[in-house]
Amino acid sequence: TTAPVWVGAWEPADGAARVRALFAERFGGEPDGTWSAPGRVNLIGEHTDYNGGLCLPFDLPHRTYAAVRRTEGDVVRLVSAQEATGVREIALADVAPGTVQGWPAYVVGVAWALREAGHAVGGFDIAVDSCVPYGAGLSSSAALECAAAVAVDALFGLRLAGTAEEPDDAGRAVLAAACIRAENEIAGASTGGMDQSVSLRGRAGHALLLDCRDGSVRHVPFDLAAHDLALLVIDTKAEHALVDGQYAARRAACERAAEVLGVETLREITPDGLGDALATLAHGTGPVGEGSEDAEVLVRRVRHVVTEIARVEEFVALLDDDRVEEVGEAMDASHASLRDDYEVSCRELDVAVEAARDAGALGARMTGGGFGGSAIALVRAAEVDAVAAAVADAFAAQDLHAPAFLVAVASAPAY
Ligand code: GAF
Repeated sequence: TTAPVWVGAWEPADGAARVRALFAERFGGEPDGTWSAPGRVNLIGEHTDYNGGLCLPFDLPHRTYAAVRRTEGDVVRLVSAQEATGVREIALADVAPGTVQGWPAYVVGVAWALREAGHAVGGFDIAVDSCVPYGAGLSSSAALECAAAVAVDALFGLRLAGTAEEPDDAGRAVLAAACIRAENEIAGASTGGMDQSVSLRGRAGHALLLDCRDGSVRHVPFDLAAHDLALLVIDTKAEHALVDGQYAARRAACERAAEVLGVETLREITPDGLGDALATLAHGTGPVGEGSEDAEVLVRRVRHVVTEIARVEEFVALLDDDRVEEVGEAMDASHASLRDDYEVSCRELDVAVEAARDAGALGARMTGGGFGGSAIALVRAAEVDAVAAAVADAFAAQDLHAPAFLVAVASAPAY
């Protein structure tokens, strides 16, 4: 058997101390303060956010930390613990779509977006470090954006975030919008907004029911320990090429389907109206048939989105009823839909999900964008180690790269 590898979260004080030390070492002197923001898992509601749908993410205890000092002028200087040497320097006046490569885009993109929104934001020095696994589908990029956002908010007196004790949700929605713009326009990833929203607007002990049609949120109590349950996260370590292209292609297919159906977003298609909508797509004229995507593919994409939104409602109804033991079926159905209809799973994710279920998980599914990344499994608290061991064994038996594991407890948003 293979011993599972666990990825622990840093204590917040340790994370802050790390970036303070990094700041002093690379820039000299002291930062004005430290800020941090979490990665996330999504319980259910995948690839629904850019369709105006519902999703149900929560914040991980794993966070990205930033030590930041306001400076004169408009130059941002950046260092990262993940880069052994060097300081990146970017003038905010030079930031525009396509001008910034790599991780600094997530930081300066946020400052750029806040400036575009009319806020007086200038230069700063920033040192970052993170215990959010990279490229694992756990939103390390959103964590970096949101840590930068709350830092800039505090240093330039934007007064949007509120305090850690009393977060200002309306202000945080404004910060989230800036982070989403940074990701879409400066980092160049056409993602939907779930990740930035939960990193800024989530709440410890709760999942965030996010309605992406109007941006409204509801904090749904989510305490698995009270039910002797736990959420096991399996980072498959699978890296897939063409991720951005595939994600953008799914989004484009949804937009094309909405156009054919004459709706603003696929959210407007209800489960009752799904049959008619699919028939229209299957037999439709116009963009369907002429385009590269054939009608049969659009049918499956839309079926995923509409049924997935309904599964979020089922899942939340069970939580509201204190019946969390019963959400497994919706998780399993979500995975099947993402695998077969939306086609964003991969071998490693399927192996993780099946091995976890075989070992006793109540439900399991991929989480996040897919094509690699992480899966989640709802397990009895006493069986966390056994399920992880079974998944690690299944990966070894299939000659897959060893996965990593973490236990996800709904934690605090950015502050
Ligand atoms: C990624 C994106 F960033 C989100 O916006 C969302 O679309 C998710 O994939 C799929 O649900 O995390």
